[in-house]
Amino acid sequence: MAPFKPTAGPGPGADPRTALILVDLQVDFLPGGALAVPGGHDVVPLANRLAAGFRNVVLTQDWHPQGHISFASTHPGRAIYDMIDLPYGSQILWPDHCLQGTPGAAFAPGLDVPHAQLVVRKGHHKAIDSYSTFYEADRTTPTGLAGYLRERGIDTVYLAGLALDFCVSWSAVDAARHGFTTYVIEDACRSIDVDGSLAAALADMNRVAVRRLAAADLLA
Ligand code: VGL
Ligand code: ZN
Repeated sequence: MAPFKPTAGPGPGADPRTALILVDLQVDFLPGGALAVPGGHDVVPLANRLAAGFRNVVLTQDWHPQGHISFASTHPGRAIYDMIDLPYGSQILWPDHCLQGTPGAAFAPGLDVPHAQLVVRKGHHKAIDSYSTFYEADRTTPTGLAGYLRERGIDTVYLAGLALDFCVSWSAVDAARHGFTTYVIEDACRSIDVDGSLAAALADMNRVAVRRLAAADLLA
């Protein structure tokens, strides 16, 4: 096997205890997709460049069954972006998106990370949403990612992707809470920003000491 050669020099990604987690870089979150994140396509080339400098890369995929609890279409009389109360707390209602096995759930065209080692699919339980790639929205059902990272001796994670104010920030907060040293690469993310969600996400990440940096800090 060819030796690992980080393209960005011996940066933090070369450390075997570090992983890059690229969140939900999927067709439905790009402009034109079912739940488009403004500018979502801009982060794909940056994600590729960042990933080239990481020995360990994990990809996540939002992966919902039909009739998922987070879809407005599942709740007659409700509209997209309405909030509803569910047994695990309040839930924003979304357009149908990232249906399992559909083109909208596929990875973004141009995403080029052949050395990614794990794909975590989340949101596959019909009655529970899952923004975080560590814990589902009931805050108790694990995805298994924390165990995977620990078993591999990884203690530091860098996150980028879509959307900063939902799946990236919830994942970052859970990673920090679980004792991982956690960085969010801010300019390699884009936000949905509905009802103050971005400000809330930044506050949540600050509270648990998620560190924020720019892609240039890693690519320089
Ligand atoms: C996401 C809303 C619903 C995300 C996923 O990837 O941020 N947002 N499902
Ligand atoms: Zn979703």
